[in-house]
Amino acid sequence: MSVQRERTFIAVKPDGVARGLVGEIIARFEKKGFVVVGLKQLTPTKELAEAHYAEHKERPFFGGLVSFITSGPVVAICLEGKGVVAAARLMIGVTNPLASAPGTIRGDYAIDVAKNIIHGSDSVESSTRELKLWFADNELLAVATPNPNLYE
Ligand code: 3AN
Repeated sequence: MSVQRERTFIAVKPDGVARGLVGEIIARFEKKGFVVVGLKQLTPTKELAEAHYAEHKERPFFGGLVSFITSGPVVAICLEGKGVVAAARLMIGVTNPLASAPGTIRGDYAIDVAKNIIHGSDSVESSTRELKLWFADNELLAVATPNPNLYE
């Protein structure tokens, strides 16, 4: 698969949706040049939330995290583009919004670690796993046309 077809999973969490930040967040990724190849809104089931956050199962905040992410609508997004997994993480900022640089999504719009408005896959392996959990194959564009003005 071409490097321009790397994909990542992004979720605008219930706090981001409730605060009306969906359009702003998608706009940032689109302006960067990444292509939205999957997009839907859903309130995740407990099963989906627990599978998504399985690596945090033993952490003290796991229960709260699962109840938070299932508390309301989430906007699930699949983005495509060269280096999108790492680039989206840079654009999102670090886990603690207060430590995230201004200019990042969490740095500009969030304060609390438990309400940090957005999730982005932390590796290509995670993105593959997460995209399988959140999207059926036919919900993702099979072929997206990269903007020729963006790539060498
Ligand atoms: P990130 O989303 O930055 O990759 P992870 O994977 O370490 O962060 O944690 C997943 C999610 O768990 C975070 N986005 C945050 O919502 C929540 N979380 C992480 N650490 C804490 C904590 N100490 N207290 C409450 N929630 C936390």
